[in-house]
Amino acid sequence: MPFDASLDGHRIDRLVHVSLVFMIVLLAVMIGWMVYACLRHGRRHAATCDDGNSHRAKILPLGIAGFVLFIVDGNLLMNSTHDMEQIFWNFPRAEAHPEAVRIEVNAHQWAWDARYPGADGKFNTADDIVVLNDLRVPVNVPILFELSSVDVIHSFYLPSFRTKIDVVPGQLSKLWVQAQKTGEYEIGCAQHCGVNHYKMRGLLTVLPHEEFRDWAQEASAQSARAYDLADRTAHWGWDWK
Ligand SMILES: [Cu+2]
Repeated sequence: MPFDASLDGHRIDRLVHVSLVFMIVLLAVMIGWMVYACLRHGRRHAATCDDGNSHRAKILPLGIAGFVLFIVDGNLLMNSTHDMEQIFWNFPRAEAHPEAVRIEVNAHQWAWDARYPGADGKFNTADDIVVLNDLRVPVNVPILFELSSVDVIHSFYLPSFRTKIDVVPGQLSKLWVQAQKTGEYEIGCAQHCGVNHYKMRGLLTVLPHEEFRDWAQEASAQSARAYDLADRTAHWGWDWK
């Protein structure tokens, strides 16, 4: 898997790794069982016929399957439910951070438009930072996304943050992440969204705080210079929900 730059991506990796260990154990048990059967049932061992209708022939496989389901899938269910409730869908905790960064993303065939509120903290004003496929965020603070689409279903995918969310026309999707390593990380689209789907790539650059602040000031000033109140297509943002 790609490098994990996020605070909570290790939770996903842990579940993948634990499931992998379970699968290796199950594979070893099954191979051992087959080897045992091959060695035990030779010429000197008389074969017996079992039509599979006995009580034991039903209870044993059901019991084993139930046990495997309970341990392997139960572990996934318990841990993923906990992680979602406490971390990945815990938006109030992310929003409570005083420096949390809010970004609106508008997906379209085949690019990501993104809008930051600028210094006034309000969307759809002249100081908004508006970028295309080139998002920058500060390290070690929560980054909150609200996402929508103008045409088809896309999926905002951050492999180095172990997260993705479908972006659906006519509705808002929410996502939050926190980077703990600076660097450049890929944004992908994880829903096949048309002939140029493969080109729908963006870059999420995680910067130290001062660098992000300088970039935001410069980008906001540039956006303000290009701001045109009469250009309705440029004002695609919405009030933060
Ligand atoms: Cu797409």
